[in-house]
Amino acid sequence: MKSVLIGIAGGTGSGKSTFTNRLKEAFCDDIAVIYHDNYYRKQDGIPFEERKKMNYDHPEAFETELLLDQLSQLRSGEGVDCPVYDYSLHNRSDEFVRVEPKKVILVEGILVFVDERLRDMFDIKIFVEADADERILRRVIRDVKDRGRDIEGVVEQYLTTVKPMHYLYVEPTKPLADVIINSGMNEVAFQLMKTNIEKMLASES
Ligand code: UZR
Ligand code: MG
Repeated sequence: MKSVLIGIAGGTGSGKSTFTNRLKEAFCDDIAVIYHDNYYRKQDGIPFEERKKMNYDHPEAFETELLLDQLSQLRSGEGVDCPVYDYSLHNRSDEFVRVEPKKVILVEGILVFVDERLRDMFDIKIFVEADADERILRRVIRDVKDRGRDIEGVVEQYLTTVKPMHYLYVEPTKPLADVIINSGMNEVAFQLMKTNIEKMLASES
C-alpha cells in the first residue's frame, strides 16, 4: 500500500483543524490524521509561568524530527504512538494515541510546510487562508473556551508572538501550497477534497 500524504497548513484560527476534522468524520478509520501541535516539545523541566510565555509559533517549538520519523514509519506500514499535547498545561501530556498506517494520511498544523524535509513528504499541500480579523476572533473564543485561557492573555500572546511569527513563518509558505482554500468552513473545498480522497481510497495502487 502506498500512502498519500496530505499536508494542511494555515494561520491560527483559519479553520484548518475544522477542515481536517470534517474529513476525519467523513472517512473515520479509513484515513489517518496527525496534528503537528501534538509534537510541541516536552517541557517538563520548565515552570508553568515560564512555559506560558514561550514562543509556540516558531518552528523550533516543535519536535519535527519525531513527526518525520513517525510519518516514515506509517509510510512503511508500521503503526505509531503519537504524543498528545495539553494546551492548558503548555506541555505534552503522558498520553499517546495509536495511529495505524492508512492509504491517506492528513498532517495538519500552522508550520507543516516550513521544514523542507516535511514539506517534501507531502503529495498534496493545502493552505487554508482566512483574514486576520476572522482568525483572531475565532482564536479568542477557542482559547478561552477550550484551552483554559483568559482574554488578556490571548491578546498579549497574539500581539507578541502569534502575529509576528505568522508573517515570518506561516504566510511565506502559502505560495508553496498546491491548493489555497478560502477558510476551513468552505463547503465547496470540502466536497472537492472529499471526492478526491474517495478516489484515492478506491484506487488499487
Ligand atoms: P492552532 N499554543 C499555545 O498557545 N500554547 C501552547 O502551549 C502550545 C501552542 C498555540 C500556539 C499556536 N501559540 O499559535 C497555536 N501561541 O497553539 C497553534 N502562542 O494551534 O493552529 O490550532 O491555532
Ligand atoms: Mg487547530
